[in-house]
Amino acid sequence: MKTSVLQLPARGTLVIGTDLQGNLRDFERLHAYFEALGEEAQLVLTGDLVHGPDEDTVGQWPDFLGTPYRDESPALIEAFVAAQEKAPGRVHCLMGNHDHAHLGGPVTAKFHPDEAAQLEAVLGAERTARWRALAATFPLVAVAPCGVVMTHAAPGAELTHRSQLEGIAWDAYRGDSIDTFFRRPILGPLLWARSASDEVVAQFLSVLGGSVAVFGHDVVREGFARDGAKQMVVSTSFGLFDEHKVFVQVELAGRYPDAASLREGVELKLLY
Ligand SMILES: [Mn+2]
Repeated sequence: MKTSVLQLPARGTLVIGTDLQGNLRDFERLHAYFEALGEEAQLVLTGDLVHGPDEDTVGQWPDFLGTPYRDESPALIEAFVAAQEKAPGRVHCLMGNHDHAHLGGPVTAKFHPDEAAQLEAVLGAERTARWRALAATFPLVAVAPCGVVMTHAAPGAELTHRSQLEGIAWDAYRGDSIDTFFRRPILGPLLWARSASDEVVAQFLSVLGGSVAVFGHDVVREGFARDGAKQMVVSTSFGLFDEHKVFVQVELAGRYPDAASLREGVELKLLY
């Protein structure tokens, strides 16, 4: 499978969550908010569904990981599939760098020397094949007509036409170091960039007809941060204490012209 762009409808409510990394409890909480919004709601996770800490790899729980949890990536994959089956066409996950590691992307090594190999050993051959097939369907970017454009990492890709986002193979980079992959056009920055310049983001948004970029990948301990006028970094789960975890809720028929239009307590909501 190759990269694609997800186009969301102009009706209903959109819930956006970032970086769950195997946190089943946070997914269930977010999914409950989504389900309560009715049959036109859409749920977009911005990638990094898998790879969390466990007691063996963490030892004493460090403060920078926030509220303690145990990696439940296998159960979270199943819960995500069940959520998709229950709400066909309304539950989505973008590709994150941790998911991409299962499809030939650079090795991620936060909690294990090779997190994809470790998870696949736990999953076994059959579940690994199903997980890889699912991950290969993850879009690279989601675009909502209300102006919100979602990516995994900061949208630092230099874009001149929408077609540049489509049809890129996931598995052509085996052996790339993270540094090498980061310099790959389009895919490198969209899966790994922690920040992007105002100019590049403005261009990226204009090509897609969007007005504000929402993404995770980096941890913002306070739950969200505006970077310039057009970028909103959100942390829904990974690396945060429960009381700071934030998700985004917007009306798909609405209009969000910039990062300031995503307001604390209105569009930026506490998960707990
Ligand atoms: Mn990431």
